[in-house]
Amino acid sequence: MKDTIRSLDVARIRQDFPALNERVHGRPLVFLDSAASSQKPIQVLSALDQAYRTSYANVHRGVYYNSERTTDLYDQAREKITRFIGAPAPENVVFVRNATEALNLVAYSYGRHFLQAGDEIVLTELEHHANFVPWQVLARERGIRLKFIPLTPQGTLDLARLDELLTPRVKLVTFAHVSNVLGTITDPRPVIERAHAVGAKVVVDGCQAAPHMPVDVQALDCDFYALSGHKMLGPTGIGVLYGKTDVLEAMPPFMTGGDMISSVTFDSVTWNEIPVKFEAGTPAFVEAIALGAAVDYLAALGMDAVRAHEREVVAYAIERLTEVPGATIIGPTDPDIRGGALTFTIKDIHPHDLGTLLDREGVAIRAGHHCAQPLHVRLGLPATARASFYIYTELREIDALIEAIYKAKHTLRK
Ligand code: 7TS
Repeated sequence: MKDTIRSLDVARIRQDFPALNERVHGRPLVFLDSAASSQKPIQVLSALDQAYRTSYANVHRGVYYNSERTTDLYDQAREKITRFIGAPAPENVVFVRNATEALNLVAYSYGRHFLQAGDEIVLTELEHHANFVPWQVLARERGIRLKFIPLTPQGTLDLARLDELLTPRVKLVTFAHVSNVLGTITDPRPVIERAHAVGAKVVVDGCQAAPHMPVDVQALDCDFYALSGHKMLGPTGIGVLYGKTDVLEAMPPFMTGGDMISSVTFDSVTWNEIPVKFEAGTPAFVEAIALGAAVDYLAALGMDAVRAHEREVVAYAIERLTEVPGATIIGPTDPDIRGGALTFTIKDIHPHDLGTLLDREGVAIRAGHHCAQPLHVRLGLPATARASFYIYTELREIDALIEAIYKAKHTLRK
C-alpha cells in the first residue's frame, strides 16, 4: 500500500468536497465514478448559491444594476473558460447544456449545412454514443458514409489505417480525446493535421480530457472541441462548444428564438454575432458562472498536476487490479497513454452484480456499457465494470476497491 501522492495535496482538496464525507450503507463513501460526473467543491457550490442569493437577475436584458452585474459575471465566466481551453477569444466559446448538445449542435448546424450525399465522415470504434448517434442520424438522413478508425489489440486507435480512410470525400473527422471506457488518450495533433490535409473539419470530443489534462484548442488546431461542465467540478446543465471563428460564422443557427437574433421583422430576421447566435433563449447563466468557479479551482491546482495525480492513481490501480485473480483490464495498461477511467471485468462475475456488491461496501463504480455499445460489441463484451478517478481520489480508495472486489469474489465463491 502507498500513501503519498506528490502532485496534489489530496487531503487538503478533499476538505473542499462535502459530498465525499457522506456515508453509504453505514460505510464511508469511496466514490469511483467521476467519469460519469464529478463531485463539486464548496467554491462551486457557493458560486451557485451567491448567484441565486444575491443580485440575481436575467442577463442581457435589464438596464438595472442586478442585471448588469449578473451579465458581467456571466461574461467573466466565458473569459475564464476561454483562457482555460486556450481559445483565442470569448466569441469562440459557445455555452450549451453538455457535450451531447455541443456535438448535436455541430451535427445539426455544420453537418446539415455543409455535408451532402456521397460525403464521408471518419469516426472511431471507441466513441461515446454522444459522438456517434448524431453522426449516424445525419448519415442516414443525407446518404453520407461513416467510416471508423479501428482499435489495436491494446485498445488504442490504429492510426496506421488513417491514410487509407482519409479520402478526398471525407468532410469531417471526429474522435474522443480520451475514451470514457478504455481510458485511451489519443494525441489529437497528428490526426487533426492529416484530416486538414484532405480538407476535412475536425471535431474533438473533449468530455473526458478537459477535466483531466491541459487542453489548448489553438495549439491542437481543431475546428470544434466539446466538453461538459459537470465532469469538471461544475454544475449540471452547462457545457461548452469551442469553434473556430470562420467556421462558427459560416454556420446557420441551431436553435432560434430570443437573444440569438440581431433584428426581427414580420418577414425577415438577421442573426446575432457569435457566440450568441448559437445561444437561443435564457442561458444557464448561473451554471456558467459556477463553471467559471470550477475552472478557477482547476487552474489553481494546475492541470499538469491534475494529470500527474491521475496518472499516479491509475498506475497504482492497474498494479493492484493485476494482482486480482480473474481480473482483466480493458484498455491500455500503460499509464502514460491512458486517463483515469479504468474498465475491467472479473471472471464469472457479472459487472452489475459486482457493482451491487461493491456498493454494499460503500464503493461506487459504474457497470454496463457506459454509453458505448458499438465499442462493447467490438470488444465482444456485453458489459464491463469501470472505476474512475479524479483530483480527490486517494490511493487508499484503490485499496478499498480491491478489498471489496475480493469480498465480492468470496461472497459469490468465484
Ligand atoms: N463524450 C464522452 C467521451 C463522454 O464520456 C460522455 C459522458 C459524453 C460525451 C456525454 O456527456 P454528457 O455530459 O453530454 O452526458 N460519459 C459518461 C460516462 O462515461 N458515464 O456517464 C456519462
